[in-house]
Amino acid sequence: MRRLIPVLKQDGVDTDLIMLVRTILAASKEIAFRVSQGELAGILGSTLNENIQGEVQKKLDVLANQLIKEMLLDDESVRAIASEEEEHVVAGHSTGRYIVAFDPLDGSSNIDVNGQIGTIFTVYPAREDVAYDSCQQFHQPGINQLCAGYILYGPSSLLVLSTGGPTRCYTLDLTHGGYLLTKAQMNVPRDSCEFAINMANYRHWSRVTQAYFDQVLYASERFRHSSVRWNAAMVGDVHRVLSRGGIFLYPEDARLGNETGKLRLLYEANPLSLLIEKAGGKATSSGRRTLEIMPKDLHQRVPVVLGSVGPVDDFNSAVFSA
Ligand code: FBP
Repeated sequence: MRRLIPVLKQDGVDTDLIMLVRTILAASKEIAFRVSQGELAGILGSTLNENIQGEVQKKLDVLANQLIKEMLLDDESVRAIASEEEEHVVAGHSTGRYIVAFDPLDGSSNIDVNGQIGTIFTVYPAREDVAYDSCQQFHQPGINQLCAGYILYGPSSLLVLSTGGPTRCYTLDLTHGGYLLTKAQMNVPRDSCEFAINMANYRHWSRVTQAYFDQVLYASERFRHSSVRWNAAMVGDVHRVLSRGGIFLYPEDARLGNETGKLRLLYEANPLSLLIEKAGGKATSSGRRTLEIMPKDLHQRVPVVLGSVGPVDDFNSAVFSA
């Protein structure tokens, strides 16, 4: 089995970027260990604090954020950091080549029920035309990402990563603590009738989205043999789509705060969209390519529709050309 670093070297990845990925993965191994210890490590349950999203922070949200942030700030190649758990940009090294955005713990509602959770990260080139610690560092479209990945903490801990080339999957080998290549190229099948959406939000959706899912459930031939899967952790749902196809959707809805969607562009939608595209799938937001959206805010929310090209096109043509 091939190790991560020789694969990245063979992919021609810049040495500084390889070192930065190693820094993020060192934190992920510590998180993977704590997650596997669960209550024994005292990491279950909530704190009394709310984050910028208005969500009650879980102990593991705070721990994972602290671990990753501290390790990144020790890395001189990091100019600035953005995190789901940090209201503002965290300044790094003013001459650093990179900026990093991350969701330290995706799927927080799964923590206390031993469900799948993950860490999502993305690296961009630092901008020279704005202050090193300005939030404008992160006002870059997803197509500028140098690398994106997630670590899925599940029955096994998996790293899924693209450095601009194929989306590859690595498994954390607990015998020597390193990530080994277990899938050189992930491919999203063009078609599938498996879909992931929180159907309980139906009443809050636009009339045209409701009409689309009425079709899916009661009339559509494409979805005659469909099945629903909802993991409540985007990393878990997207990993299934990368592994066997399907479509993942989190549309905007009428609930307060969800008018432009629930999921965050910078550290959820963009990195996962890059992985999907590099695996031959499609990733859209309001019918447009997600990776071309110019971010306006660190914690900006967007609607997300991604996965197999067939069902993604089917949804977008039905909803956005209605
Ligand atoms: P966080 O856990 O990082 O806040 O992420 C949001 C998220 O948990 C996604 O991972 C998941 O797809 C979605 O929210 C689940 O939403 P809902 O609770 O509405 O089903």
